[in-house]
Amino acid sequence: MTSRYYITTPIYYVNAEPHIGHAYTTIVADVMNRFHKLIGCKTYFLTGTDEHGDKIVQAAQEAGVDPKTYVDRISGMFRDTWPKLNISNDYFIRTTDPDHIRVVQYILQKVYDSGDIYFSKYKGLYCVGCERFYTERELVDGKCPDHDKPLVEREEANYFFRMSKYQSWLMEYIEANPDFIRPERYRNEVLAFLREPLEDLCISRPVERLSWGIPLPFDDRYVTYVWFDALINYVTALGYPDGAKFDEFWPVVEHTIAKDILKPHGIYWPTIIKAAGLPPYRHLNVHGYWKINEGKMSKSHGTVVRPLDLVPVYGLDAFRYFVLREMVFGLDSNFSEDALVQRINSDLANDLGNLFSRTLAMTLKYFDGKVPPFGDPPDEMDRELIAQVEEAVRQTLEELPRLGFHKALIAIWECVNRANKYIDHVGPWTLAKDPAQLGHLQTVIRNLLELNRVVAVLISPFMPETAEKMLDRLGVPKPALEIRLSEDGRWGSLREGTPVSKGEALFPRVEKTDAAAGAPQKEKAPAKEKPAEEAPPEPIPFELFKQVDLRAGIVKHAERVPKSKKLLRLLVDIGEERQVVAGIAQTHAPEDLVGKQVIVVANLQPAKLMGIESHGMVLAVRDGEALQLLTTQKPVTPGRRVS
Ligand code: ME8
Repeated sequence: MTSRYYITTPIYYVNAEPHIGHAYTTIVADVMNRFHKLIGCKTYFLTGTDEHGDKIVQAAQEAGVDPKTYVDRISGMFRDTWPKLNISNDYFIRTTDPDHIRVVQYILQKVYDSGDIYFSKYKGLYCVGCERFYTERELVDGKCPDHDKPLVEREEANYFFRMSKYQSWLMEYIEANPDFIRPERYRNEVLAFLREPLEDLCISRPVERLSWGIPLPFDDRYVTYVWFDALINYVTALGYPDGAKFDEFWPVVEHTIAKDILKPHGIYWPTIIKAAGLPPYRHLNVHGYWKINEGKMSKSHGTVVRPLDLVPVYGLDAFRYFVLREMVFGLDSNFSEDALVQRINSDLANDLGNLFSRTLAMTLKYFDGKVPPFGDPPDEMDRELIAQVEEAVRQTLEELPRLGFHKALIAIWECVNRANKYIDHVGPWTLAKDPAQLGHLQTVIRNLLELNRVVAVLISPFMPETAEKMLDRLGVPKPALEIRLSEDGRWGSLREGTPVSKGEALFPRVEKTDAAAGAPQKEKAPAKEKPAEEAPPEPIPFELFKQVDLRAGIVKHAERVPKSKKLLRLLVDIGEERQVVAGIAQTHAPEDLVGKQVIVVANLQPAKLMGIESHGMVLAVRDGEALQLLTTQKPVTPGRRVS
């Protein structure tokens, strides 16, 4: 029987635009969904928006529109964001959907009929400004945190859910199922809550205080408390109470949330499900918080990081890779654009991008761009390389089901790094000079191609676009991603003679652009002049120098890069037209450059500066403040090589 897998994200409040926190949880769920598909599970992936309650009414009032117009607008922003982050959700639920309203009322009635909902008076501290009750713990200096005013004691009649009745059942269940709530620190937190007496949960609000909610089916003077309404989305989306989908996926449901909503998911929800006569969920996966410059993300401090500001500049897969590699699931993590740039340039451009482009370039050069057969039998170094790949497959299969994203990525990158070292050690360019070494060269290149293929499959849940690009260029037919990971991890399944293609760099190098609008920017230290006594670089062989392709060019077009003080975008004729981004705007006006003869490094790996690709570098000499462009004594034909 095919295994099943059902993953959910929280349904986000529509009182704020999607930010990096929402994006992280949703990307995590996406990786889990894609991974389970890859290993052959039938999956279902749910996300959506939470649209009732006083927070939403307040946000709508601030925006000057009625709640319905407001929720439609913000919910639409979430819905439109997810395809841009390549999120593979099957369904997008809204708590204002009529079928959700029906299911909430059905469950309320069921629990009411079984005697677990009762009517009672509630006495508490009420803020007139907020129109709501506060608990002692929420107060700041005994006052309302928003209005800075003392609260009044007020009595209100409401409906209550007998949560306390399920306290000992829940404790025992968590004790007996150690990974019900994971990682362990959050399980311990919930157990600590449960060691204190658990109060019943107030699940209604009088209509005169809040009308934007789902009416109680047994008393229309009240609407449903927003958490009781919201949590039920997880069953509505499966067509509860009828339907095959519910029977199929409910037993394997996994919720993914951050630590802020641990209590509703770790305590309210399991007890509500139990009272409704449903089995508990399988896992509650809880992650930490993204902080910005070690502080809380905050709208008023302008530190909200929005994924859609970063993705166009740095690339989608780079962003996905960064958040999954950087955060240890369960712990807090700090976001900084410097760290993002650093990871892109080292892990993606230098390690993976470089390995892939070297492998394909050598296949083109030595085997006419076709997958060679395995030649000589594997030697020790080959066997070590293969063992490393097997280890990466093993660790990915072991770590992903328990949300060890960073560990799986470390294992995959160990493989990438070993392959880069393998190339440096073996030196295929030397083997290529000796016809007697053809068998060895075939094995080396074939190993490298196979390794790149397995790496592409392993990274596919994390970076689906990159994986697809890699597999396309390796000539692997399309359905490859649907092959089970365990089978596809097999060595040697590329087909001999298949043409490969090189394509553009997977990850051009990037520079920091301060695209995370919210992130406070650090003062940049002034560029240091190199101390005069600094040792000159080591001598290099002439062969190495010859690898630098220097060409004479003529600037055809020059313009400032918007929002940059330093950069100009140039179009340079070097026998062909090249776009080059040069850091010369402070010393050269664009209009003075057109028609100038320059020298260009033509075979640099492409880089992205302020989101613009640069395919080369214009040479210049700095002398104090002045920057002189290198040129020729007399005009020469564009494209002539400098030697
Ligand atoms: O709580 N770091 O919605 P919400 C990491 N509607 N993740 C973060 C984050 C951060 N700094 N900030 C937010 C609600 N998140 C309810 C949920 S579910 C039945 C109802 C993510 O819009 C994280 O997933 O406040 C967190 O749990 C969620 O957004 C809270 O979203």
